Amino acid sequence: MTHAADPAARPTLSKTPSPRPRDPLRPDFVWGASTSSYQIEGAAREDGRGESVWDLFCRQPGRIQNGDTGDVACDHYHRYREDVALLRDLGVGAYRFSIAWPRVLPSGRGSPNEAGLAFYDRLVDGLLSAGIEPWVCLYHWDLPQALQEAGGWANRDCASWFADYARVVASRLGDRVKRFATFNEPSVFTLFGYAFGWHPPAADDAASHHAAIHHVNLAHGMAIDVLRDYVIGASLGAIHNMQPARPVQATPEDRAAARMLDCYWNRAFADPQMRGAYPDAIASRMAPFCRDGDLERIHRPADWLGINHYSPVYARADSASRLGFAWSDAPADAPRSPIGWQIDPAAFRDVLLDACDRYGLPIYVTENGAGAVELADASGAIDDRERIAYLAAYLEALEEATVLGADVRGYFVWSLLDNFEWGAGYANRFGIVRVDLTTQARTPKA
Ligand code: GCO
Repeated sequence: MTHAADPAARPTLSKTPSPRPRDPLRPDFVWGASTSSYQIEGAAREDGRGESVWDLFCRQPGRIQNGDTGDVACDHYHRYREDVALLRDLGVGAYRFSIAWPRVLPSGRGSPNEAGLAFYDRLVDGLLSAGIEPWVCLYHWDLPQALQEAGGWANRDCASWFADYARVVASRLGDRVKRFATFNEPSVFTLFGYAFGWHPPAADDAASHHAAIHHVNLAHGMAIDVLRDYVIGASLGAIHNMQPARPVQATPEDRAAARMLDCYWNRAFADPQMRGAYPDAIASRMAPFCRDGDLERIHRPADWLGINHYSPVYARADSASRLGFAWSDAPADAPRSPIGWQIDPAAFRDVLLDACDRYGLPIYVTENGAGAVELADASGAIDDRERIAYLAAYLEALEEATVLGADVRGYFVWSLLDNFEWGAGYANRFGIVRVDLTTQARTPKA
């Protein structure tokens, strides 16, 4: 994030490193791996699962590379025992996954689907018996299509539908699951879905976009209250993509564009959720959707902040853009991962320090990893040295942030398995375990 920490907010952390402790990470540091429902489960029409917006989006020609879909994905719905064993062999203490709303409530509301809930029961029980703590994210983009047809996030009622869904999940799993996140990366699915057309519903209008931002924030606050009510000992957070928003050129116009990207990418959700106010630069755009008391309903006490981070994001000026910026690639000379994402561990360190300063909550890195276009050799083995180098560099940056005072308490690698990488389909592989999509064989990578 490029904003200056609000001086009144928190004592700025000292930037001079204290003497390096033997191991800067806390003894109770949480090591984990992450996945999400639509990206790994498959079984898209099995046991009563309803359609999600992504099932429909994947069927629209040209939306997904190679015409890939999540119909089968990693077949995790049937192979979850094998995947829990992979986590156990990996030696992690935690596993972050998401619940598919349309598997639990096929039409998004109304009576729960027992078979859907029973799957998550089995998964949670399997994790617990393997000594792995389940971390549940309620929403990783797979909105029930029936709710999209009722207006989706542009409809204020969607916040209540989400709170009801949270109640169904909390009632069923809350005796065994204590760690809950409400949303994964709300800035990504609202910006890509309501401005850039890269995600469903592929809209491009200001009213729906800003309404969706506000209603997702409302849904977050309402779900926090539900989870507090239904889960004894709940430890609650939200998962945000936080990445420095940089000007692609050092011009006043591009700097202004970067500040607007920073608002929409890093702060449109984290600020109201954890500081009780929208960023000034977009407050007037949000005002038409805010009702009295809304910000208090959004700003509910959380226990931790989940940060997903990969690389900086870039903006350039674009007078035709209603947002005040255009999305841009990193400068050509920036070091890149195999799929072209910039590698900049120092940016990760600074994001952790800034977020700690600005929001003052314990941080868990809930996603970090490297994508690659990987072809296995005859044995299925993958010697993913570039990913190893990326993870080592980013973990070193995490340690440096910790030494400088950032309260980072865990790290979840993205991802346990090669999986459906949204618009890129299965072309980009993020797994530390290879999945052969023909045989569904799992092969741990180097
Ligand atoms: C995200 C999502 C993941 C992606 C991963 C790689 O951060 O975009 O949470 O679903 O697969 O980040 O792009």
